[in-house]
Amino acid sequence: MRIALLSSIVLTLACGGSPLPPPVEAPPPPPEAPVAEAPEPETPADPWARLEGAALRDFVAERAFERLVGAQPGTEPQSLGAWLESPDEAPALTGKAVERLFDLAAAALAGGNLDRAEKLVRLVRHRAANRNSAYAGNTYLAEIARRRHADDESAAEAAIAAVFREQPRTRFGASTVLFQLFQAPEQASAQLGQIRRQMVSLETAGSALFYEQILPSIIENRARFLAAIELVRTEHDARPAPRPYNFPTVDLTRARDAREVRVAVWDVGTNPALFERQLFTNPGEQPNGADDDGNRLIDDVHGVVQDIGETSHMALLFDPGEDVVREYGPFLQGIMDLRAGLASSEPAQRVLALMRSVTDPDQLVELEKNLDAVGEWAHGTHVAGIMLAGVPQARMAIFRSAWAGESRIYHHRGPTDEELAEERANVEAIAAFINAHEIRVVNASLGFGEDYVASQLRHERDRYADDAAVMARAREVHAHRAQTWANVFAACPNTLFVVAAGNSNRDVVEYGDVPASLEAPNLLVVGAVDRFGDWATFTNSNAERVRIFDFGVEVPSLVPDGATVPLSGTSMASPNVANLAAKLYAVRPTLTPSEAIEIIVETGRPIAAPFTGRIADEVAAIARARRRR
Ligand SMILES: [Ca+2]
Ligand SMILES: [Ca+2]
Repeated sequence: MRIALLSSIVLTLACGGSPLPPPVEAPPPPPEAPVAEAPEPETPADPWARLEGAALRDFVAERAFERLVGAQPGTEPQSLGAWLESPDEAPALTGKAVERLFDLAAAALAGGNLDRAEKLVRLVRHRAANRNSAYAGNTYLAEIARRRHADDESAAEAAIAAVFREQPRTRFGASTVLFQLFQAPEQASAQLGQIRRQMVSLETAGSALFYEQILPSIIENRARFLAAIELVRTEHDARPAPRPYNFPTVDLTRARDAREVRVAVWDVGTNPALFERQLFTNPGEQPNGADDDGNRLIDDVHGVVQDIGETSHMALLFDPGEDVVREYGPFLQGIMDLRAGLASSEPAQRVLALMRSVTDPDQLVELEKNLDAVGEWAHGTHVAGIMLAGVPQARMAIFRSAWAGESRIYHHRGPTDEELAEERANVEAIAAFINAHEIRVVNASLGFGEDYVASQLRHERDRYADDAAVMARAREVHAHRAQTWANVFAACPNTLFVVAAGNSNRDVVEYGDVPASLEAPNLLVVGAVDRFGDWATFTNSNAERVRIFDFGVEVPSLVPDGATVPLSGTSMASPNVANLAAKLYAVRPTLTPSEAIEIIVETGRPIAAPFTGRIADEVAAIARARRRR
């Protein structure tokens, strides 16, 4: 479910995941980032060999229809026809049903059935349970409008503009990435070649269909789309700006009732040097290459930093190297905006221009790696800066635990059983550190779904017989990791874990994202709202598990070289809540994790319709904690 753009992110890192929210603004799931290896020789047995043109459309439509029935409870094969005629009669659609409806829309659009394609998209907008999907499918609707007026240029532009005009001002923009990025037919065919190196599944076939049969005509007509976007943007700009939401904060710098509170950031790319005054120091450990406190971790002075196949050392916090930072560091905000699907910002536009300037597939792979590296370089530092603001009493430990299959270590393969065991052992070492040093609040802006694992496995064509075998292994890997996380929460009952919901614009429980979909008395999952207090376009949600939201769009904080940059993601919303939790513990050290969660959720302010959930209210929460005996 990700476009081949900054896509080799592993842990959704909550800020990673899908640069475009899955089927929403995005076309059917384009592929993973291109791989560097040479194409495999085509053999007659290649299952892709005859899967093109009408055969590809039929394959996608048939499989999507089969899966739709399974994805939407109570659906029968004849249901869809009735829903298309009377959308009001349709049930609230699950995220997976929405994905399949977009597959069907792609097949209809590619086959020239414009009315059916539009009805499918409109059904999603009208009935998707995820209300962010009320704004989904702009790319398709714009292309449908253009095809309807193919012989009249000005009528086409007016019809396309009417599509973009349906977007409220605060939602406008994410749909532009495709028109901005893809400017040449070669780009589409290069992507198609990459997809055809993977196993055949509905997901890869859907991507192939998009690149083969929909994107080329969009590229050919991109000037019309861009003109319409510009027109609507100008209209929006001419109107008075909406009033921003007020996120009040509390600074405990002068608070006499605030005491030391130990916290941790579990992340990548956390630069300890920037937080010297607020760094936790393990009194039993010296930086001398030896395990002084006898916990089997060498030099765990400020935390636990582990990689697959490595022992603890701070160098693994992730530094992509001076040259990479010098060259690509200036693109950081744009990289993170794209990861969060915010394609219309100036910084995002600069990254897109950079990507367009590279046409060689191998060089593009290298560029994407470097851009990803810069994103990881900055992630944990940015998170830590948000978490520590206004609470000088905080003492922060740093954790890093690699997940096998993570992009910078391995490309496009699944983890072995040995690696899964090592992941768990590394995580257990972190849990032991949390308990030994009484860390009260841990922020973990990371996570991944089963579908991410599956997308990696689909590159291993020689290992799996078919997609069913891929899915079986993906479930196994994913279940192991879910258990690893569940173990941590159970092992550290006195610690509050604040976790990012993820940026895939989906229901965390339906997709089983971990850790965001897990349930534990000491786990609080955080979604993101924008500066207007509405759900961020990218935020994951679920009424039971994502109980609190906080500011997560263009949040200013530090990056490792000490500069302040506004970044976006639930990765940034989560430490805003962890920051509040640290403040609660500073003024009321006796709180249990459940009590802290209760205070944060109950004092939260309800989010305006059509969205649901509550936004953390720092002033109200801290006042309630202070009143508590
Ligand atoms: Ca040690
Ligand atoms: Ca030592």
